[in-house]
Amino acid sequence: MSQTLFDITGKVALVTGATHGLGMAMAMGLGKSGATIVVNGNSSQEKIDNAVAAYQKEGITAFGYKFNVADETQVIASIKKIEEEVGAIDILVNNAGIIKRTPLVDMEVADFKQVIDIDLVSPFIVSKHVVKGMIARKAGKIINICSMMSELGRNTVGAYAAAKGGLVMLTKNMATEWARFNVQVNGIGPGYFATSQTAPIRVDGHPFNDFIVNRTPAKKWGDPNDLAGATIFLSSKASDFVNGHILYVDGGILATIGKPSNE
Ligand code: GCO
Ligand code: CA
Repeated sequence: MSQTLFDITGKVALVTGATHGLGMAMAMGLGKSGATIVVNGNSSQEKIDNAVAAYQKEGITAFGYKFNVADETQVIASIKKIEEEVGAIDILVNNAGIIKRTPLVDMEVADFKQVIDIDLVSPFIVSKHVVKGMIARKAGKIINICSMMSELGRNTVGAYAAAKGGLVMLTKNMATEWARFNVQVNGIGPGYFATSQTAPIRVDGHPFNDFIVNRTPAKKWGDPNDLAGATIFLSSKASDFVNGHILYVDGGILATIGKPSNE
């Protein structure tokens, strides 16, 4: 029973920004469960090739496509290519994102807009063009990668928080419009994970490192592999009546107000 419910064998999953970090961990989880992985990245072809080789080393069928998720023309052309060369996209994980840590009062408008463009507008662009096939086939799964900053503020990450908060409502609206076509749209909200993105604030002795460990009921940074279960659930039949939900995987951060450092 549970094997059929969570089975994603042979499904094609496009994971944006899956060349490293959380995107790679989630795509590895899907791939190890039998999905074919389509890796997107935009920094260099070499980075994509290396990522594809890393998936293949794990016995995963993987393909790589370089395109800018914020550029609609590139997105349209790449999705067409993927559907011709790999197959129909069954699962889309909108993971690609950036962060800029600058106090709002010092932030350039162009930088603010760039964060909104990549973290909020891109999931719209990619979903808009992938969902057309899903609607035609009356089946599909879309997962938008949200954040603790979808719910909470923090000094210096205002643009990112605005984008990730917006992504929650975009997820609910996509679910509203597409659930009738048997396309389930949900989000995953990772807590604080050990990745290259958090490396600058995770160094031992850095006050932020102590703060996160203290603030997280599980008392540690997340291991990216901890996201695989939620990703498989939201990609499989097991979630066929789950729509517009954000599944936070955060070691309990959102469950609590926190505690003084002496407790
Ligand atoms: C930060 C972090 C966060 C995380 C994550 C939290 O500076 O606070 O980089 O934004 O990356 O998104 O859920
Ligand atoms: Ca809320």
